[in-house]
Amino acid sequence: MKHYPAEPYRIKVVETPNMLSKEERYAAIKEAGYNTFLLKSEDCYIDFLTDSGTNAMSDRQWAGMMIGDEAYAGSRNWLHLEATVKEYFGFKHVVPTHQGRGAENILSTLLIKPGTYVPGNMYFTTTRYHQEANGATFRDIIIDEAHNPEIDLPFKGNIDLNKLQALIDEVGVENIPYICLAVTVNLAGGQPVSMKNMRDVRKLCDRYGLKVFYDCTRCMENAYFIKMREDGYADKTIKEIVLEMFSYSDGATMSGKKDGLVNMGGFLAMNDDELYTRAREMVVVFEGMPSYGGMSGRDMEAFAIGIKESVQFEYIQHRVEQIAYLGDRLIAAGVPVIKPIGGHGVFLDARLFLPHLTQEQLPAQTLAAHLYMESGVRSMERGIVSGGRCKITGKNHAPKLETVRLTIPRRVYTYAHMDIAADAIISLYKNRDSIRGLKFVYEPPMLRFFNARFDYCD
Ligand code: PM9
Repeated sequence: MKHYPAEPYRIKVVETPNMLSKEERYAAIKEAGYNTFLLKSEDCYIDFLTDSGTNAMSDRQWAGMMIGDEAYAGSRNWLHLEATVKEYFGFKHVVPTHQGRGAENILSTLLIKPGTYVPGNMYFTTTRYHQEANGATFRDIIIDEAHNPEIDLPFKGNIDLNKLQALIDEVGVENIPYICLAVTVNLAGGQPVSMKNMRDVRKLCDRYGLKVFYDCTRCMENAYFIKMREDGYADKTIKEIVLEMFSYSDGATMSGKKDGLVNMGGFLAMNDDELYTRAREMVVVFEGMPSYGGMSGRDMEAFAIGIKESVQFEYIQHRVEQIAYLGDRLIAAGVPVIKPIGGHGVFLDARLFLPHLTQEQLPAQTLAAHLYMESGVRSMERGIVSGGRCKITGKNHAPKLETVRLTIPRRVYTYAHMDIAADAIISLYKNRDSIRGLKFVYEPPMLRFFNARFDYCD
């Protein structure tokens, strides 16, 4: 039998969640327009909406917050964070931002010209938004297998080099401001990219003088998969692997709210001196001084400590294997999920879960709402609703992956919580035939999944 590592932490502070009755949950989700984003947190017993900003901080991080230097300029916590990012990621320059999308905004605004193309290994909502808002077209160059939930590959987040070459041939290298390489790939199910693929992408880009920027939001999870799955890395530390990964990039955007083990924070990092100068000018306008970028001193201290904790093997092993435990229980019961299980969550395949619904009947949105009603477990739609509409045709992007994401916050839940979620999903799966689809009753024009409202189809 597979061994799942025990929690490598002791619990020092506890939070008592509410446990609503079924009737109360039905009323709560109706009031939230059947959108789990619009539920009150206090109405959720187990909150798997996201792993973003939901991390439990360590006693060392909390202690670090007490030495927050809240000076407007030159905070010592910034110097600590800056030195830590340079040491662990290997970049020459760092610009702080309030969270990941702040970094995406600066990078996209500085590098993208209207009419250009930004290729990436599958889209992410906020990342693509900033690319498109600056006039670029996003092109998905992830391997085909990433769009098939059933195919089990060790590095399903890899870039297809033929697709990248074909785009260069089609639009010309001068029309590609940079390549966006995400480690891991969120919407593919938290799938990692191999070191070999990163090396090969670098080689191809060097031939054309193309820049590669990583979305390093979940890079420690990616590094763990490299250690466990790729030849030649078993004896390397997570820190060594992370450094090698970023040696193949020109820079990165980071949401510290995930693998930074904090509740708020981010950065943009790069090696190019001129880009750094321009980013420092811009950060003042949108985020704050280049010595805080929208974060308080105490947040920056916690972030610096969080980066150091996130590369500890016992931490990252438990993190990823706890998620595998939930996934393995569902697979054993025949529940359709994206395979293999990724680094930050388990993704239910809503098309196979609710085969009687068409994609226009929003199977993933429907399933997320019903999982909450049945169990108090909050999850997130990652399908046609998150996909949004094509800016040119106005039609829905209809992603092949129609999923419900059970995203596990770091260091927050135990295996017993995984069992509760697994039991609820298995029970829902057995009774899935009676579930009716949803339709939009309010659709916001941008990033619609956050605030949209739904009701049952007629
Ligand atoms: N991800 C998530 O739940 C939070 C918002 S949902 C739109 O998965 C990647 C790969 C992310 C990500 C956020 C961001 C943006 C960039 N890249 O939320 O702005 O998963 O810190 O980061 C969310 P911020």
